[in-house]
This record gives sequence, C-alpha cells and structure tokens, in this order.
Amino acid sequence: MSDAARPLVGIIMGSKTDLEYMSAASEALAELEIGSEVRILSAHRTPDAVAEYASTAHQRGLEVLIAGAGGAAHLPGVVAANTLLPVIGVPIPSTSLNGMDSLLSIVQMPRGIPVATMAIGKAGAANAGLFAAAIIAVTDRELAERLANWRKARAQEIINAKLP
Ligand code: RP5
Repeated sequence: MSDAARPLVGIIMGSKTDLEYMSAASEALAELEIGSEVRILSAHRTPDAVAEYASTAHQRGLEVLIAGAGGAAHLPGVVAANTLLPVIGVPIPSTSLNGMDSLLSIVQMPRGIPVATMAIGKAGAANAGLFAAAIIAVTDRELAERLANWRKARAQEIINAKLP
C-alpha cells in the first residue's frame, strides 16, 4: 500500500443516511492526498463495535478520527472515550431539530474527554477533513505544503470571482 493509500484518518458515522453529509470529509482528505477509511458504526446500535474500533485505531495506524452523528449524537464522545487520538465531531442535521440537537450533544462534552466540534452538516464535514489534515501536517512537511497550496487556490478563486 502506498503512503497516500494508507489510511491515516478514520471516518465513522452513525448511519448510512449520514453519508450524504459525511462524504464531504473524505472528499477534502482525498483532495489533500490523505488516505482515509469509512465505517458505519453506531453508539447505540453497535456499542461494542464502536469501542473495538476506537480502542484499536491507533495501533492500526490511524492518526485522527472523524465521527458524524445526528439526533442525540453521542458517537463522537463515545469514540473519544475509547482512544487518545484526536476526535473531530460533525453534527448531522438528520432530525426535525435540523442538527441543533446534534450540535449541542457533540459540543457539550464534559471536562476530561474532548471532542473538536465542527459546524452542522456538509460544511462541518469538509472542515473536519481539513482540520484532520492540519493536525497531521504538524509533523508532515509535504502535507503542510499541500495544505498551504490548497488555501492559496481558494484565495485565488475569490480574487478571480466575477460578478454577473
Ligand atoms: C443517528 O441517528 C445517525 O447518526 C443518524 O444521523 C440518525 C438517524 O439514523 P437513521 O434512523 O436514519 O439510521 O444514530
């Protein structure tokens, strides 16, 4: 497996229905040539599998975990409780509360087990990928350069934007 293909980031989500939002995380990582793996794991439907995945993630070579969940969104917190790896939470707007429930569930972690919480939905998922990249880039100079170039390209898009 080449370095780019070796997964460094684990992306998990509570349901297949979350993929509509969470695919933005894998897309951001792929753009920066960071390998990732995607799993459906639920804190309430498959609690043992979540604990197993999170507690073995570091030894399997993962460096950052991204967890997306909706409703009473306890997945990111449960993942964080089972690993020392940095965990990034993405609130999914999957209920009638439009993600406010997920946001508050994820961001209000009690002291001691942190989860870095992103914005609700696709923007949050994309930022989760970029934030994972920023964490890995601290010790990976080539990735830091790719990330800097990615930001320059986004700035150039704004400068080049033409109004109709
Ligand atoms: C959460 O419940 C999932 O993260 C999802 O956002 C929400 C609804 O899941 P489904 O009933 O669509 O599978 O566990």
